[in-house]
Amino acid sequence: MKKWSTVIIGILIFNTVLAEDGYRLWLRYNTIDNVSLLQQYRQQVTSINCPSDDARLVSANQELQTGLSGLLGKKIPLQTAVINGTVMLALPTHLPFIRKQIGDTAMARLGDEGFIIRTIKYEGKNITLITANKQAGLLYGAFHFLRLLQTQQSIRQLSISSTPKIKLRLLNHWDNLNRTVERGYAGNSIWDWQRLPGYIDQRYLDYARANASIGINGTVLTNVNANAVILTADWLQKVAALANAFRPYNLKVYLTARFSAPVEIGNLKTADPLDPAVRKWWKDKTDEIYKYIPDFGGFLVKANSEGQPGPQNYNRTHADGANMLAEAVAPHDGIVMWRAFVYSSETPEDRFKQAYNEFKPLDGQFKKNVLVQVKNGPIDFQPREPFHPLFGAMPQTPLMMEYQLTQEYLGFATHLVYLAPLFKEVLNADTHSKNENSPVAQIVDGTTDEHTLTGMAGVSNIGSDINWTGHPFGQANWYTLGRLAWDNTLTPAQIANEWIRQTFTNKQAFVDTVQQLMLASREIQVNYMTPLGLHHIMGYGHHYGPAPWYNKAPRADWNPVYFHKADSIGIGFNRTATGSNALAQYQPAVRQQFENMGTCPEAFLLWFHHVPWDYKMHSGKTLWETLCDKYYSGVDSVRWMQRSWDHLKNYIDTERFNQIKQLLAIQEQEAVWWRNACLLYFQTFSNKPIPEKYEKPDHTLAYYEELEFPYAPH
Ligand code: BDP
Repeated sequence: MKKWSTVIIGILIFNTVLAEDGYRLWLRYNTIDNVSLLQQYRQQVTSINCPSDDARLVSANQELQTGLSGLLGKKIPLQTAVINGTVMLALPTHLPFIRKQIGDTAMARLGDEGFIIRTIKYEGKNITLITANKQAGLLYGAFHFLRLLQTQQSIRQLSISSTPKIKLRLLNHWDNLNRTVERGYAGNSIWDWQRLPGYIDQRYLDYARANASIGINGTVLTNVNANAVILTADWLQKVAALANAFRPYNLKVYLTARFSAPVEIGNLKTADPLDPAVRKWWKDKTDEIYKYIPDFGGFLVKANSEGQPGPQNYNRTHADGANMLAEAVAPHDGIVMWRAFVYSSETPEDRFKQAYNEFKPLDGQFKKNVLVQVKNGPIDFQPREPFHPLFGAMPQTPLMMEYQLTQEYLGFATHLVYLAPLFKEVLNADTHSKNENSPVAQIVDGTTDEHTLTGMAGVSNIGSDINWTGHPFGQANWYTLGRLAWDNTLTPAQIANEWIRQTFTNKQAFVDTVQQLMLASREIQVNYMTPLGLHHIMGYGHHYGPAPWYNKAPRADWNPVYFHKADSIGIGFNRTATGSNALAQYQPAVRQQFENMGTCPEAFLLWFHHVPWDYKMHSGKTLWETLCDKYYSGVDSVRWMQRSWDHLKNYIDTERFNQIKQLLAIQEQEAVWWRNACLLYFQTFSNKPIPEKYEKPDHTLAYYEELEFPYAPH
């Protein structure tokens, strides 16, 4: 009796002393609050046996000690003796019995980063074996084992084998050297360049831990709108210090390369990629980088896009530029990620089509260590985009997926939007490029065109805010990137479920409600921002709030009116053969579905068609009525999210409960703003009433048009 109360008090104390400020992300390791499960786990997990002949094993071992001791509410020691309940980490090179136990084929399947977790008998003892071919696999296996306990799953008879589907699983930081973050809404850059290389902030280690826990194995430290200074010796020493801090977590660093660096920091007259002096400069620079960082990952390049310099300045192609850098990094096993996000202000062509037009002809011309990095959709990270037509169109080139975690167009760090449904929608889309079933997922993971160099990146939403991502639910999007890049067959529900359990609580009622809310959140946002295929109708420059009327940008394709094309007849961008014919960039099966108004999914209708206001939708209602319904239902659903959240007060800490409650209230106001501003504006073209049953907009269109936000984050 006495013993039990001590345990319970111990648990209470342990759980309450730590402030729930969100800093610990999904690695909280609070003591399991289910008493019978805790008892079981305590029998099944008694000690850790782990070699320490590699930095990654030291990390795995430390994490297991911290994690298991926290979860089990008692110290779980590292010891060499194997007893019942030992969690043993070992490679076949450490313990030859493993290869026999697991079998050659099963081991081969793991590659360099996969792992196996198995309950086995070893020297007559019941143990959990975590094994892999390489140290990285053991590290990932250790985190997976912790996840099983954190999500309160049975660990009685484990037989798990897991291998990443994608090789390069990366964050892209759009962080500037002055610590501002382009499109960052969670504070400053976490890279404290001023105090590097001397000062290693604990944050760097926790950042690396978090990434390792979800399988992220690379990070591009700097903005794609690059600064050449990062490539100078002083700064490379700072980068090396970060690389050293990350290495024990199997996290490689990459940098963005400013194409004009040979001119800016190298005193050359040109950056022409075919000029021998330029090529030599990059080669020498790369060799220098590898002196500081022997396992440097490589370069990410934004060239000839939105004012960035590139090979086209010298009448060379993207392939010429990429291959020059590829040659420089190749001797060091480095790679080049060359972005396909290009569109030119001089080209009158539909912006949708420009990346495809420029890159498709270059298929087959890139060196083996180049990936072309393609945004998920053809325009720019909108709440909903059709899949980018380059997917499936460049079979000879590995195409890397670029998602955006930072919510530039999705309500900044204010709106609760879980992005897994968006990411999966794109992955599941069938490109029809090879046969009936060539979904984007299989283009990106290399299955369709047999590529082994594969990648997936997320533009980071991380900053110096105590909870890393500003919105507590932004963490879920970082989490999703890692989990999906590791295993693109996971569903949004599975990912949400495990994230909620680790981040908040395992209490079923909470998990169920929050999971439902997360899964619905993206469609809700589409409804109150850009329903039925509307896109790019946000405020100019900062991208905050609605501005469908905006028409003063220095270039046409930055104006919302360019994208929605509302007029007295209807609304939407005709991208069929009678319009820009962007649809011709898709395979016939995709094109046919989209080009017919009747078969085009209504969610994409205005992406591809200029649709009359009176057009009858599948429901029998007109387009205008449906547009009104969507905007109103979006707002109603945010109110539903608020009510659902309010019911959860007693399940979690007040800190995060209150934060999210406040953020949802702002989200509701902003949803109303989007709805009213968009409907009032589009109504000037449709000349039709907002149905009587709906609450009336509380401001005039003029009021919304006059709002200005000079200090909104950029
Ligand atoms: C857009 C952003 C801009 C980025 C650009 C890019 O508005 O800040 O530089 O994408 O991806 O979404 O290069």
